[in-house]
Amino acid sequence: MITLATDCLVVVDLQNDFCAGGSLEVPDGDAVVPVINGLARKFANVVLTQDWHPEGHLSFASAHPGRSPHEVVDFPYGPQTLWPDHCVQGTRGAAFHPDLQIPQAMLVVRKGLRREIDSYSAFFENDKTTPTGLNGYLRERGVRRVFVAGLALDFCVRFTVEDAVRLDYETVLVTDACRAVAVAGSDAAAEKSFETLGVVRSTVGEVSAR
Ligand code: VGL
Ligand code: ZN
Repeated sequence: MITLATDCLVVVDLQNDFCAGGSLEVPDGDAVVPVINGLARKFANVVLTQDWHPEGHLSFASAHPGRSPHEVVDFPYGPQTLWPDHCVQGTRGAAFHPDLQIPQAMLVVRKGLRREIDSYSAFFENDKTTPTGLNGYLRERGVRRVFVAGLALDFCVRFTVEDAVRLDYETVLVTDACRAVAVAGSDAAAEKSFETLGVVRSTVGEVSAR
């Protein structure tokens, strides 16, 4: 059973650039939009994340002469995958998918705003120490369990789930409301991490029964 006061749905990065025709297209990404619209109706607490980079963000391969998307480079905080330019602040690609309909969403967490640090997780930037503020927000609102859905399963959804577990939220991954981008075995790595952490998985259909 969903407990309206203490459960929260976190919808990760349902933005045009991650959907069909976008610059960082996640295969079949659009398919989760109607699924998540329906899922969100079951919740009183819904938070959206929005990848929101300045032009020339250092996660863009274009900011590194001679480098290509999907190459991994060393950043001060560790290995960082490079991406095509995507979700540039204020562009159409950064906007939410036009069919996403969650008018009751109470908070939009924007991430990846600092040029030199990428941010996959809804909770922390990729340096693992700079908080987005979401943890404080959820704690103050009395949320104890988070359901995570969206794009991409093997990057922003994965890191959000890992941090939620680490921060001691009961964490449920809504499997059929996610899609993976799958670069260099990232989907298998994500699965392994979910296994290791013992992440609870659920389908959308099963959610109201929990
Ligand atoms: C994402 C790569 C770069 C994601 C965001 O939403 O999973 N992936 N920026
Ligand atoms: Zn990004």
